[in-house]
Amino acid sequence: METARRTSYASIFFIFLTLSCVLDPTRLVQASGQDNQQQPIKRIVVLVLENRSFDHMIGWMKKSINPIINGVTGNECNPFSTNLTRKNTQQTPQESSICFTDDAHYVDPDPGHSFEDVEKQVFGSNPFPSMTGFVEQALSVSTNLSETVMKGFKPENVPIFAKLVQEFAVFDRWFSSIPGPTQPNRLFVYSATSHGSTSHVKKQLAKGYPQKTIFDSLHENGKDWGVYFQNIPTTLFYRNMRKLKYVFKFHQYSTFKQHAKQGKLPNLSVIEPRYFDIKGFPANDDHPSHDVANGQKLVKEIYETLRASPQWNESLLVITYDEHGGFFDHVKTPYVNVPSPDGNTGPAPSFFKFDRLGVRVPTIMVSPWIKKGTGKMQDKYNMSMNMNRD
Ligand SMILES: *[C@@H]1O[C@H](CO)[C@@H](O)[C@H](O)[C@H]1NC(C)=O
Ligand SMILES: *[C@@H]1O[C@H](CO)[C@@H](O)[C@H](O)[C@H]1NC(C)=O
Ligand SMILES: *[C@@H]1O[C@H](CO)[C@@H](O)[C@H](O)[C@H]1NC(C)=O
Ligand SMILES: *[C@@H]1O[C@H](CO)[C@@H](O)[C@H](O)[C@H]1NC(C)=O
Ligand SMILES: *[C@@H]1O[C@H](CO)[C@@H](O)[C@H](O)[C@H]1NC(C)=O
Ligand SMILES: CC(=O)N[C@H]1CO[C@H](CO)[C@@H](O)[C@@H]1O
Repeated sequence: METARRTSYASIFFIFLTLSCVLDPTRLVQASGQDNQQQPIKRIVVLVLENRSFDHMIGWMKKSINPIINGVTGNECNPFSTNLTRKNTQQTPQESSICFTDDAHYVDPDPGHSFEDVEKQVFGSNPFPSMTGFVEQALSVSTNLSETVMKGFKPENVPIFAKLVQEFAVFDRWFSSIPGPTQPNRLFVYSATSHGSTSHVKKQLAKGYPQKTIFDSLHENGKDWGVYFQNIPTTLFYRNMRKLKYVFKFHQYSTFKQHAKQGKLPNLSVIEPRYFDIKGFPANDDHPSHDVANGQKLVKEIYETLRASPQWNESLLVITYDEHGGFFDHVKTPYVNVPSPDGNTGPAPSFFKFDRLGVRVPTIMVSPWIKKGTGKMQDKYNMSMNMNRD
């Protein structure tokens, strides 16, 4: 955790570059001795969940799991109104604001996270990211929602993350790529750009986005990859992914378990969660109103599958989120020196230049080569499961 501080454009490209900052150097020395300076990780498994902020999922782990984490203390508050000229000086802060609490539960309805919503949440009425407008933006939708967005989970209510944070690496400066909704952020993950989109552009999604992806780069370089999906592979929103030559790279999720067991996982495995309910199989992508318990089950299952695989000792599991889903986060979003990926600009009226990042999202990396989290807590929460490392 102490080494895991990094701004990211949430691109999986980037992971190959950041590996060195979380891997255990003593183990790496052993490995390089054996293996001609090569780093030991030969396959990466990526799971991108939906629509939750860092503070909402992980923020409270600062208190009980690891004080180094840039999480919350409960003193993080947002005013009902960020309009300074309207501020009633008679009111105490408690009467005019909502502070962050640890009683998050099943979330319905879904908080706002369009480009415009996020702009209000991040800026409030300041000319710079102040993270003060979450309550005000939620209030413009409903009274209940303003409380919802200021809540995070107690670690025991997201027990799998609690355990992984304790044992492996959590990244507490990982921001979603653009301050906007799901699809443009998902596009960034495997191609480092949304090709100018800041919203869900149905026509373009149907046609497929034209940019080159990491899958194309891997293919060109003789590296293998696979997409393991539950109901639909959203990676098909890239036009290249529809090419005939890639048709056998798409598998049902159950095949992931087979491949892992047989030691046949490719260099990059992308696991697509279940984005919507089907009879008897609830959605497990963590998007509100979907129950986070289902997301936790999926993460546990992937972890256990990988750990039992003969390829475990060469693997890295990356669990991240596409965007923050409208939930509060206290870390100011970067807006200086953020390079545009390709010079494209967003649509009117903002003509967004892709020069500022979105809100912080949870990212956890898991591998036997990662140093154990520096947490002081000795299994305070009984996970009633065996999640040993090696
Ligand atoms: C992982 O284990 C396999 C089989 O036990 C072995 O051949 C391989 O060298 C190991 N890789 C690393 C990086 O230790
Ligand atoms: C990709 O996977 C192959 C087959 O398992 C392995 O030999 C190779 O080292 C991996 N490539 C990288 C860059 O890790
Ligand atoms: C702030 O409040 C004042 C007084 O009610 C109002 O005139 C003004 O338009 C408000 N400004 C914004 C940005 O909402
Ligand atoms: C808001 O919360 C109250 C009390 O929990 C509930 O009765 C009401 O239906 C909620 N309203 C909306 C719009 O969800
Ligand atoms: C913790 O879980 C184990 C099963 O994994 C159980 O035997 C034990 O009683 C539990 N301890 C507590 C304090 O709940
Ligand atoms: C998979 C899913 O439901 N993702 C949602 C995340 O948030 C956006 C914006 O509300 C929705 O459109 C997506 O459907």
